[in-house]
Amino acid sequence: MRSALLQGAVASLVLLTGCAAYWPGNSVNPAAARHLQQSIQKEFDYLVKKFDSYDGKGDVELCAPKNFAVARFAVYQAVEERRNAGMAQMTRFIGRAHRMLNTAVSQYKSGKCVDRDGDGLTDLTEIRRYKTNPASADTDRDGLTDGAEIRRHRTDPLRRDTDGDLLDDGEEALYRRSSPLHPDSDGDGYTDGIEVARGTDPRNQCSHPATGPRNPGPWTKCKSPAPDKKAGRKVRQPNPPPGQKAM
Ligand SMILES: [Ca+2]
Ligand SMILES: [Ca+2]
Ligand SMILES: [Ca+2]
Ligand SMILES: [Ca+2]
Repeated sequence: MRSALLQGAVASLVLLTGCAAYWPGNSVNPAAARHLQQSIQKEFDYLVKKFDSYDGKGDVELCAPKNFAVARFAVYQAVEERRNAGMAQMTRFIGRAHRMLNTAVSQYKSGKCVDRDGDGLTDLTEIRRYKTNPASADTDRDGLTDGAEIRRHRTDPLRRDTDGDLLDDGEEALYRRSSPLHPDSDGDGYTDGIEVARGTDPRNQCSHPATGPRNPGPWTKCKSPAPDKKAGRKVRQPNPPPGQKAM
């Protein structure tokens, strides 16, 4: 809701358009011109105060950078015209700054903020909440976008290997189909990274290395097929992720 001051100033600005004959320097009505000038000055002060309040927080600018930049430029133009006593131009710039600032604030309040890298998280959310890079869709470069990590996989968008099993989140979620949140997806006591390195299946408790470091039990029992107790059953490996050699 606009203040009475603002409403009065806007009314004065409207008058200004149709009352050019009363402007300072014109002898027709200097008192009316002074009144309009004071109203414009008040409106200018209100605009600067309003702009500074949003500029200091930064959230509106992060949400709607283009509209906020136009508003900022219009404020600068109004400041320049004030210095040059160009009241008519100043009025136009004040109006433009208000419009663009209001548009930016509306975007912010409705949550329709910019998502520069298209990862499903707005720049504002990335910077303020998740500390991810708003200019990079995959901040930790693990093959999963920041948005997919947050909303689908529940993994850490700032860590390539959330569960610490030596397999990146993207390799687990998209390629191995093992859990990027559990270091031992099948519960057989061998971490997913060790199983992949040894050529056994990290999703099958009947397939695991015959030797090597094993996590303390209890382990998930093998049900089917029967485990190969001698050597650890080898499983057919899927095609390797891009950039990796087949084992
Ligand atoms: Ca983003
Ligand atoms: Ca990622
Ligand atoms: Ca992992
Ligand atoms: Ca895992």
